[in-house]
Amino acid sequence: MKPCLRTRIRNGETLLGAFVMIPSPAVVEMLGYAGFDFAIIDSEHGASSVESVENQIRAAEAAGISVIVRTVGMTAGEVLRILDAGAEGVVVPHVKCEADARALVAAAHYAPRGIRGMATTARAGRHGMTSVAEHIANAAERTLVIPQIEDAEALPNVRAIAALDGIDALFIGPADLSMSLGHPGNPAHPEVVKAIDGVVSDITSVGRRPMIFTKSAEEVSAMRRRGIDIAVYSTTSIISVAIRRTIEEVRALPAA
Ligand code: 3PY
Ligand code: MG
Repeated sequence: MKPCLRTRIRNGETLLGAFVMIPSPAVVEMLGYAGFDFAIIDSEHGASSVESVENQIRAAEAAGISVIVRTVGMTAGEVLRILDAGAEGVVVPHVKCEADARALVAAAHYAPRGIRGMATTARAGRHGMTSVAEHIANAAERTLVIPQIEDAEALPNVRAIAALDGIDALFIGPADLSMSLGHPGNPAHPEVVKAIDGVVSDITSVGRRPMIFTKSAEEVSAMRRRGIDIAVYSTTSIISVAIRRTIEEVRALPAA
Protein backbone atom coordinates (compact mmCIF):
# COMPACT_ATOMS: atom_id res chain seq x y z
CA MET A 1 0.00 0.00 0.00
CA LYS A 2 1.22 3.51 -0.87
CA PRO A 3 2.26 5.56 2.19
CA CYS A 4 -0.16 8.32 3.21
CA LEU A 5 0.48 11.90 2.10
CA ARG A 6 1.69 12.95 5.56
CA THR A 7 4.39 10.27 5.50
CA ARG A 8 5.46 11.28 1.99
CA ILE A 9 5.69 14.93 3.05
CA ARG A 10 7.68 14.03 6.16
CA ASN A 11 9.98 11.81 4.09
CA GLY A 12 10.92 14.83 1.97
CA GLU A 13 9.48 13.50 -1.31
CA THR A 14 9.10 15.89 -4.25
CA LEU A 15 5.35 15.98 -4.86
CA LEU A 16 2.85 17.32 -7.37
CA GLY A 17 -0.78 18.10 -6.57
CA ALA A 18 -3.74 19.92 -8.05
CA PHE A 19 -6.68 21.89 -6.73
CA VAL A 20 -10.12 20.69 -7.80
CA MET A 21 -12.65 23.53 -7.83
CA ILE A 22 -15.18 21.69 -10.00
CA PRO A 23 -17.21 19.51 -7.61
CA SER A 24 -16.76 16.39 -9.71
CA PRO A 25 -15.47 12.97 -8.64
CA ALA A 26 -14.41 12.35 -12.27
CA VAL A 27 -11.88 15.20 -12.16
CA VAL A 28 -10.31 13.69 -9.03
CA GLU A 29 -10.13 10.30 -10.77
CA MET A 30 -8.43 11.90 -13.79
CA LEU A 31 -5.70 13.33 -11.54
CA GLY A 32 -5.18 9.93 -9.96
CA TYR A 33 -5.03 8.04 -13.24
CA ALA A 34 -2.63 10.67 -14.68
CA GLY A 35 -0.22 10.15 -11.78
CA PHE A 36 -0.60 13.27 -9.63
CA ASP A 37 0.44 12.61 -6.03
CA PHE A 38 -2.51 14.36 -4.41
CA ALA A 39 -5.67 16.36 -5.02
CA ILE A 40 -6.87 19.34 -2.98
CA ILE A 41 -10.63 19.67 -3.16
CA ASP A 42 -11.17 23.41 -3.05
CA SER A 43 -14.16 24.37 -0.99
CA GLU A 44 -12.76 27.90 -0.49
CA HIS A 45 -13.18 29.00 -4.11
CA GLY A 46 -15.03 26.01 -5.57
CA ALA A 47 -18.69 25.02 -5.50
CA SER A 48 -18.45 21.85 -3.43
CA SER A 49 -20.86 20.82 -0.69
CA VAL A 50 -20.00 18.45 2.17
CA GLU A 51 -21.75 15.71 0.19
CA SER A 52 -19.81 16.37 -3.03
CA VAL A 53 -16.57 16.51 -1.02
CA GLU A 54 -17.35 13.07 0.42
CA ASN A 55 -17.99 11.64 -3.06
CA GLN A 56 -14.77 13.19 -4.38
CA ILE A 57 -12.83 11.61 -1.51
CA ARG A 58 -14.39 8.24 -2.46
CA ALA A 59 -13.24 8.79 -6.04
CA ALA A 60 -9.72 9.62 -4.86
CA GLU A 61 -9.51 6.42 -2.86
CA ALA A 62 -10.77 4.38 -5.82
CA ALA A 63 -8.19 6.00 -8.12
CA GLY A 64 -5.33 5.63 -5.61
CA ILE A 65 -4.58 9.32 -5.11
CA SER A 66 -4.23 11.09 -1.76
CA VAL A 67 -6.80 13.76 -1.05
CA ILE A 68 -6.99 16.77 1.23
CA VAL A 69 -9.55 19.56 1.33
CA ARG A 70 -9.17 23.33 1.42
CA THR A 71 -11.69 24.82 3.83
CA VAL A 72 -13.36 28.18 3.42
CA GLY A 73 -13.06 29.06 7.11
CA MET A 74 -11.24 27.95 10.24
CA THR A 75 -13.93 26.60 12.51
CA ALA A 76 -13.48 23.34 14.38
CA GLY A 77 -16.82 22.17 12.93
CA GLU A 78 -15.66 22.60 9.35
CA VAL A 79 -12.39 20.76 10.01
CA LEU A 80 -14.34 17.96 11.70
CA ARG A 81 -16.75 17.44 8.79
CA ILE A 82 -13.90 17.23 6.27
CA LEU A 83 -11.90 14.76 8.34
CA ASP A 84 -15.02 12.70 9.12
CA ALA A 85 -15.68 12.49 5.36
CA GLY A 86 -12.30 10.71 5.09
CA ALA A 87 -9.90 13.41 3.86
CA GLU A 88 -6.25 12.98 4.80
CA GLY A 89 -6.14 16.55 6.01
CA VAL A 90 -7.09 20.17 5.65
CA VAL A 91 -5.52 23.17 3.94
CA VAL A 92 -6.74 26.30 5.70
CA PRO A 93 -6.64 29.73 4.03
CA HIS A 94 -5.46 32.97 5.66
CA VAL A 95 -3.83 31.61 8.81
CA LYS A 96 -2.18 34.67 10.30
CA CYS A 97 -0.85 33.79 13.74
CA GLU A 98 0.27 30.98 16.01
CA ALA A 99 -3.06 31.03 17.89
CA ASP A 100 -4.98 30.35 14.63
CA ALA A 101 -2.70 27.42 13.80
CA ARG A 102 -2.80 26.02 17.33
CA ALA A 103 -6.63 26.05 17.25
CA LEU A 104 -6.61 24.22 13.90
CA VAL A 105 -4.29 21.49 15.16
CA ALA A 106 -6.58 21.07 18.17
CA ALA A 107 -9.65 20.87 15.89
CA ALA A 108 -8.00 18.13 13.82
CA HIS A 109 -6.98 15.84 16.69
CA TYR A 110 -8.75 13.83 19.36
CA ALA A 111 -8.25 14.38 23.08
CA PRO A 112 -5.94 14.70 24.91
CA ARG A 113 -4.18 16.45 22.02
CA GLY A 114 -7.21 18.26 20.69
CA ILE A 115 -10.97 18.66 20.67
CA ARG A 116 -12.08 16.73 17.54
CA GLY A 117 -15.53 15.29 18.05
CA MET A 118 -15.67 11.49 17.96
CA ALA A 119 -18.02 9.41 15.79
CA THR A 120 -16.50 6.27 14.35
CA THR A 121 -19.76 5.84 12.46
CA ALA A 122 -18.65 8.66 10.12
CA ARG A 123 -17.05 7.65 6.83
CA ALA A 124 -13.52 8.12 8.26
CA GLY A 125 -14.29 5.28 10.71
CA ARG A 126 -15.66 3.16 7.86
CA HIS A 127 -19.19 3.83 9.13
CA GLY A 128 -18.44 2.18 12.47
CA MET A 129 -16.62 -0.85 11.03
CA THR A 130 -13.21 0.33 12.27
CA SER A 131 -12.53 -0.13 15.97
CA VAL A 132 -12.25 3.03 18.08
CA ALA A 133 -8.59 2.26 18.86
CA GLU A 134 -7.73 1.74 15.19
CA HIS A 135 -9.61 4.86 14.14
CA ILE A 136 -7.79 6.99 16.73
CA ALA A 137 -4.41 5.54 15.71
CA ASN A 138 -5.12 6.15 11.98
CA ALA A 139 -6.17 9.72 12.64
CA ALA A 140 -3.09 10.49 14.74
CA GLU A 141 -0.80 8.97 12.11
CA ARG A 142 -2.35 10.41 8.92
CA THR A 143 -3.95 13.76 9.67
CA LEU A 144 -2.38 16.76 7.97
CA VAL A 145 -3.02 20.34 9.01
CA ILE A 146 -1.66 22.72 6.38
CA PRO A 147 -2.01 26.44 7.11
CA GLN A 148 -1.89 28.84 4.18
CA ILE A 149 0.49 31.77 4.44
CA GLU A 150 -0.95 34.47 2.21
CA ASP A 151 -1.20 37.71 4.18
CA ALA A 152 1.36 40.39 5.02
CA GLU A 153 0.16 40.14 8.62
CA ALA A 154 1.24 36.48 8.79
CA LEU A 155 4.83 37.07 7.68
CA PRO A 156 6.36 37.80 11.12
CA ASN A 157 4.61 34.70 12.54
CA VAL A 158 5.58 32.05 9.99
CA ARG A 159 8.37 30.47 12.00
CA ALA A 160 6.19 30.13 15.14
CA ILE A 161 3.31 28.64 13.10
CA ALA A 162 5.62 26.20 11.30
CA ALA A 163 7.31 25.07 14.51
CA LEU A 164 4.04 23.91 16.10
CA ASP A 165 3.69 20.23 16.80
CA GLY A 166 1.08 18.99 14.29
CA ILE A 167 2.14 21.21 11.37
CA ASP A 168 4.08 19.31 8.69
CA ALA A 169 3.76 21.68 5.73
CA LEU A 170 2.64 25.23 5.00
CA PHE A 171 1.04 26.38 1.76
CA ILE A 172 2.17 29.71 0.31
CA GLY A 173 -0.61 31.51 -1.60
CA PRO A 174 1.08 33.79 -4.14
CA ALA A 175 -2.18 35.33 -5.39
CA ASP A 176 -3.41 36.52 -2.01
CA LEU A 177 0.08 37.36 -0.76
CA SER A 178 0.76 39.64 -3.73
CA MET A 179 -2.67 41.24 -3.19
CA SER A 180 -1.93 41.74 0.50
CA LEU A 181 1.48 43.29 -0.25
CA GLY A 182 -0.11 45.78 -2.66
CA HIS A 183 0.86 44.06 -5.94
CA PRO A 184 -2.32 42.31 -7.10
CA GLY A 185 -1.75 39.79 -9.90
CA ASN A 186 2.03 40.24 -9.73
CA PRO A 187 3.71 37.50 -7.68
CA ALA A 188 6.90 38.27 -9.63
CA HIS A 189 7.15 41.73 -8.02
CA PRO A 190 10.48 41.91 -6.12
CA GLU A 191 8.70 42.62 -2.82
CA VAL A 192 6.55 39.49 -3.21
CA VAL A 193 9.53 37.40 -4.30
CA LYS A 194 11.46 38.58 -1.24
CA ALA A 195 8.50 37.81 1.05
CA ILE A 196 8.10 34.30 -0.41
CA ASP A 197 11.82 33.58 -0.06
CA GLY A 198 11.65 34.73 3.59
CA VAL A 199 8.64 32.47 4.22
CA VAL A 200 10.45 29.48 2.67
CA SER A 201 13.49 30.12 4.83
CA ASP A 202 11.36 30.39 8.02
CA ILE A 203 9.52 27.16 7.17
CA THR A 204 12.60 25.13 6.30
CA SER A 205 14.58 26.48 9.28
CA VAL A 206 12.27 24.50 11.59
CA GLY A 207 12.26 21.39 9.39
CA ARG A 208 8.83 21.82 7.76
CA ARG A 209 7.93 21.69 4.06
CA PRO A 210 6.75 24.66 1.97
CA MET A 211 4.14 24.11 -0.75
CA ILE A 212 3.11 26.60 -3.43
CA PHE A 213 0.62 27.19 -6.19
CA THR A 214 1.96 26.89 -9.74
CA LYS A 215 0.79 27.45 -13.31
CA SER A 216 3.54 25.84 -15.39
CA ALA A 217 6.50 23.45 -15.45
CA GLU A 218 8.81 26.50 -15.72
CA GLU A 219 7.37 27.82 -12.47
CA VAL A 220 7.72 24.39 -10.84
CA SER A 221 11.37 24.36 -11.85
CA ALA A 222 11.96 27.95 -10.63
CA MET A 223 10.26 27.15 -7.32
CA ARG A 224 12.42 24.06 -6.88
CA ARG A 225 15.49 26.27 -7.24
CA ARG A 226 13.98 28.52 -4.54
CA GLY A 227 13.56 25.58 -2.13
CA ILE A 228 9.92 24.57 -2.73
CA ASP A 229 9.41 21.10 -4.13
CA ILE A 230 5.72 20.54 -3.48
CA ALA A 231 3.80 22.31 -6.25
CA VAL A 232 0.05 22.50 -6.77
CA TYR A 233 -1.67 23.23 -10.09
CA SER A 234 -5.29 24.25 -10.64
CA THR A 235 -7.29 21.70 -12.63
CA THR A 236 -9.56 24.54 -13.78
CA SER A 237 -6.53 26.33 -15.31
CA ILE A 238 -5.25 23.10 -16.90
CA ILE A 239 -8.67 22.48 -18.46
CA SER A 240 -9.23 26.06 -19.61
CA VAL A 241 -5.77 26.28 -21.21
CA ALA A 242 -6.43 23.01 -23.08
CA ILE A 243 -9.91 24.14 -24.16
CA ARG A 244 -8.60 27.47 -25.44
CA ARG A 245 -5.68 25.83 -27.27
CA THR A 246 -8.05 23.34 -28.92
CA ILE A 247 -10.36 26.00 -30.33
CA GLU A 248 -7.44 28.18 -31.42
CA GLU A 249 -5.81 25.25 -33.27
CA VAL A 250 -9.03 24.44 -35.10
CA ARG A 251 -9.75 28.09 -35.97
CA ALA A 252 -6.19 28.43 -37.35
CA LEU A 253 -6.75 25.64 -39.92
CA PRO A 254 -6.74 26.80 -43.53
CA ALA A 255 -10.21 27.03 -45.06
CA ALA A 256 -11.20 23.83 -46.90
C1 3PY B 1 -3.30 31.94 -3.45
O1 3PY B 1 -2.42 32.01 -4.34
O2 3PY B 1 -3.77 32.90 -2.85
C2 3PY B 1 -3.80 30.62 -3.06
O3 3PY B 1 -4.62 30.54 -2.20
C3 3PY B 1 -3.28 29.41 -3.76
O4 3PY B 1 -3.80 29.26 -4.95
MG1 MG C 1 -5.41 32.29 -1.50
